[in-house]
Amino acid sequence: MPNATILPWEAAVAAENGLTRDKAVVTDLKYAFDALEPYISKEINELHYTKHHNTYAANYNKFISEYEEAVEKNDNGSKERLLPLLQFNAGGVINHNLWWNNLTPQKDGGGQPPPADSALAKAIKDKYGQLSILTDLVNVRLAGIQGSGWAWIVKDRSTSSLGVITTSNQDVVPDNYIPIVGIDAWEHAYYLQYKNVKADYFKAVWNVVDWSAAASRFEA
Ligand code: MN3
Repeated sequence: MPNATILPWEAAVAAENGLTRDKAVVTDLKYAFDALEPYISKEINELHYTKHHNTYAANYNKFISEYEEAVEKNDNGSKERLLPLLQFNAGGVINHNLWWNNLTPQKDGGGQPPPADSALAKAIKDKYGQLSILTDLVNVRLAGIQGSGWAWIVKDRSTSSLGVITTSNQDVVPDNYIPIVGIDAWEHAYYLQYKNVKADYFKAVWNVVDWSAAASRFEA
């Protein structure tokens, strides 16, 4: 698993996405649960945010206090047991904080391509020719995920180039990348609405992606 040697709170994406060693925080939602309809239903958003995302945070906060206790007692067995639980739940918090900020209702610009004069728009044109080639590629990668995971449009920190990667379960993007857009391929993200036809969800979700926010992340 990527970042296995890195403690979850040391991941580059952690601090700016709600996770410090002491505490996991769920970001405030900037839109109503029904604001992404018809592409993502109110029911999905409500469960995804109030149950799934919140549970990752609650679990992290529970396990980190147990972990700190184990550190104090020099209890290596407990530390080893808790670390994968911390990794998983930390990833859940970080990835979902990115997720909600990735999306925006159509009335607020969801689905609008990145501003033409942005570095992101230029990078997409240079590498892929047009936005739809990039989103089609992400959809192919999403369809190929075995089990649960995410696909990410990323910026390589050393070369600044754009790329597409996938991560398993709640693994976060490896430290050499900045996440620009992440698409949640867990069943909980689509099943209530799209059932087994996840390809329709992958097509629909781009209608509410916030490319303006993505362009800002790309310039960071
Ligand atoms: Mn999810």
